[in-house]
Amino acid sequence: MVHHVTSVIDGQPVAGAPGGRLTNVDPADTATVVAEVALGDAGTFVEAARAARRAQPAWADVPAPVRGRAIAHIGRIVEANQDALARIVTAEIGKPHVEALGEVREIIDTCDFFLGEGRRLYGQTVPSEMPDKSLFTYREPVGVVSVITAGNFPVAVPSWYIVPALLTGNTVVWKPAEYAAASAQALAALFRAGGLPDGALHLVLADGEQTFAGLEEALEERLVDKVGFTGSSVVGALIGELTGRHLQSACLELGGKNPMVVTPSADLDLAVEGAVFGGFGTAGQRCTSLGTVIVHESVHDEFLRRFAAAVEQAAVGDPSQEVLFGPMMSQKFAARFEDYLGWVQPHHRVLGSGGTGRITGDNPREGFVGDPERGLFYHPTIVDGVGPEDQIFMEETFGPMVGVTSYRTLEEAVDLANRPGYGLSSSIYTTDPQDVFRFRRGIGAGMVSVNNSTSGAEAHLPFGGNGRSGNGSRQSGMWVLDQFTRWQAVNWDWSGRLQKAQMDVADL
Ligand code: UN1
Repeated sequence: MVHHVTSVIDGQPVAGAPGGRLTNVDPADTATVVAEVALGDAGTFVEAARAARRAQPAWADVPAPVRGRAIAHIGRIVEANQDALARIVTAEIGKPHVEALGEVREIIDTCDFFLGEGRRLYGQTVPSEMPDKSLFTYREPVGVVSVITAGNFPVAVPSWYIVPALLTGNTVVWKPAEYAAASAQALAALFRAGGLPDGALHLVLADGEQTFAGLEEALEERLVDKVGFTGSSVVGALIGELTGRHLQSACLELGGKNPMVVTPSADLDLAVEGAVFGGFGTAGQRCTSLGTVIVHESVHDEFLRRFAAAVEQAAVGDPSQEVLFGPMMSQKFAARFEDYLGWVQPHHRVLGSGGTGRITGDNPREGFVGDPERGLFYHPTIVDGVGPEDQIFMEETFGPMVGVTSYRTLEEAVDLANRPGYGLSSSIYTTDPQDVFRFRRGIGAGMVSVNNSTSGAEAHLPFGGNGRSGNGSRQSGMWVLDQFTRWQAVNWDWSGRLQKAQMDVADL
């Protein structure tokens, strides 16, 4: 089935394709068309922002517990449609079905968390320095939130922004990745089916250039109050600059070069499992994917032997089957990954029987499921001997490639782990509690896993990074409320006279 995707403003599909047309194919079978996408342009974005601005006051007037009920309803509707939604995700970006179902689960978990927040959204009462005076704080919606998201988690990650933004009384303009447009359209339709008013959520399909132009215009017209962005560090910096120029802020969720430290006391088989899932799950296309394993020199050879053997045995291929990973998401990501493969140096040791690069009939992989010629399938690659002088140690490669290096002291391991300057996720495998605390304190990452993989964060802990991974903002759980609300301070003097702060302070 071919999905016909358009922007949707005020519940109405936008006619025409001012930004051109796009065809999304199944990356596991590039002869199959999944979606025909009509793109909007900068004007479409601005129009959606105007519609969101118009609708916002009425949505904010809906009592928060009632907004919470809408979120509850959305969660149940997504749950009832989880298999269908996961199938669209698998067809459009090649994510294995079980992972796609897991991603849909994250939406349901997010709704479950925030439906209760509708009955909390606590403010505070604060003591005054003066008698007969009461101080309060209220959380106020920021207004219009523009959500701009990547396609590797085409439904879960957008929901991390959209659900709390709506719950707190904002309206949303969502610009998903064009290469995941059908997944986005399906999710937006489920949100609408949950009973949102038409003005609460608008969908804009547009390319990066038109989105930027539209966002700039919308910011100039003061139509956007907050941007939630998940994507590359380079684009994130541009978004941060643009919003900053207009005295608005962005919640930036960017790349990662996520390290995993394996200490001498680690359970090596457990560490190998974590490395296989973290490095090669989702074909390495998570922002939390494992970048480099930093393994103690005393266990380096044994770890590497077991890691290579486990990767060797893993099934790769058709994402509707039980595979470790499927194809790269799109031709663009495949091409970019091939560039990264070009960074492997002659002095590195590359492990893997079929070699590196694209899997084809001439370059087969044992355990491949399906027909390699039909899709964008890549060999899993392990590169041993990487270090800070190598680009593949310093940069996110966003594909099925994991670097390995060794260390002598934990200080050295922490230093290596911090070297790339990202700071999203990290992990340590050890049975020594001292290692855990020393690592946790030294690592610059927003998320630390102990004896678990770098990827796979639960949906109610703060999610986010530091350094090149973001501007320190956090998504998920109650922490995200600070992104989509602003505190209003109220002071109410019921003394019947003018009491001046700092000047009329009561003494004992
Ligand atoms: C991302 O790749 O942008 O922690 C998010 C994880 C997932 C989310 C990844 N729950 O790996």
